[in-house]
Amino acid sequence: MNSALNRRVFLKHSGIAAFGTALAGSKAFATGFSNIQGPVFPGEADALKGKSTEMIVQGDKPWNVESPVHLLDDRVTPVDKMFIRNNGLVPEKIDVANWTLTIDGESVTTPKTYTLEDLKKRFKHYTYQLVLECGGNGRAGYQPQASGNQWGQGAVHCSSWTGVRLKDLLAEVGVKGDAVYIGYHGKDQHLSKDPKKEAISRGVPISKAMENETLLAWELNGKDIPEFHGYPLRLVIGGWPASVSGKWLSGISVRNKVHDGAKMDGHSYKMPRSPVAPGQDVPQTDQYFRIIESMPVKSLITYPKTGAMIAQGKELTLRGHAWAGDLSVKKMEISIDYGATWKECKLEKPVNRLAWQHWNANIQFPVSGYYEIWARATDEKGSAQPMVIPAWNPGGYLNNACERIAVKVG
Ligand SMILES: Nc1nc2c(c(=O)[nH]1)N[C@H]1C(S)=C(S)[C@@H](COP(=O)(O)O)O[C@H]1N2
Ligand SMILES: [Mo]
Repeated sequence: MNSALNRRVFLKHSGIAAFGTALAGSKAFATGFSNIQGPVFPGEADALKGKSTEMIVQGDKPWNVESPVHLLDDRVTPVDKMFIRNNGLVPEKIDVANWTLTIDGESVTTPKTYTLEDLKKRFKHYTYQLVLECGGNGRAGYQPQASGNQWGQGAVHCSSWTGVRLKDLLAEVGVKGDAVYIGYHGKDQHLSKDPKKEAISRGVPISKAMENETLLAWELNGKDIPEFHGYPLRLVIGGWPASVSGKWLSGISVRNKVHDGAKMDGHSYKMPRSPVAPGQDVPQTDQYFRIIESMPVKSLITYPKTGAMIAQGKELTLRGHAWAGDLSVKKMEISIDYGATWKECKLEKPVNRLAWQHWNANIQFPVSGYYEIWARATDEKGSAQPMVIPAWNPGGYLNNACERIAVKVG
């Protein structure tokens, strides 16, 4: 048995450390909700160096590694707690000294190639905290199971990125009037190692590409971007599926049509145009699917950790983050009685557009016993997180159901 397999078997048979039997007996947790994670795994010491040993390894070819939700407690996610989602293989040789970025495509007036030095010297630098959430975050909640990584709720991070605005480069190369989309190209290898194939090459409409927060970044939390996250250059686009934030960036094509790179086809990062029944087969054409754009409203309870034992009579301060794609979050509530009553939380403003918002709330439990804490965010347009798993879809995208944790008071 290889180690990845071992791990899966191990995860399947284990309970929650703090009060395993109580949770194991709870059918709702076992089937309906995905945030109750199996115990965590001492990471693969060498390959995953720089990552917390509490990270959950979904697979190693390609690397897909998730953060348990309690690990996302920091206001700005540190590198060791950031999930990794790779579609291909991390580039073997990264030649930083000769790294270039080429801007081309049908809708560019003057295609141009920039060195990293050009980018750093010739354009103004900006730093933003941006939420990057995998479109498939929460996929494990869907029944029947949707294909792809069975993410719990930890395929999200909000870290600080420094770089130049894509729109400043686009202004220099010139964008023709017929431009509709941009597509990125990265230097990671396709799993087949076929050099003619790209692992992933996605993009966004030109309007999203032109936003102030859309960066070509070389720094993450004030240091060089680590290899796993796209060293030495990355496109970062907050609020949309993180798959549009191209790592190991070597090219941007300005397109006169919707970009048609790898993982823009089939039902990748797409939702059915009209609701479908769970398990329904849907033809994989544009007639039936739309590309996911802004991500839906969502929140996490990052403290306490699920399974915590709380002393009776003691006030507990809960905390976490909330975000809503291109929108902001206007209200955050928690419930300790299965949604019968809700209490409004203190909610901070984002430090910048497209950053997550921190919330906290003090609660006291009336009597000792087993409790579930539910958290619900509402966006500025009034859409709230659903309390049960939302619309099933073939790709298992956009599960933004309320997160819930379990605690024991006594
Ligand atoms: N070049 C390249 N960029 C990529 C990917 C990839 O496999 N190759 N994965 C995408 C997907 S699907 C996600 S969710 C995010 C993950 O970013 P992270 O690994 O830094 O957390 O990167 C995106 N950018
Ligand atoms: Mo993703």
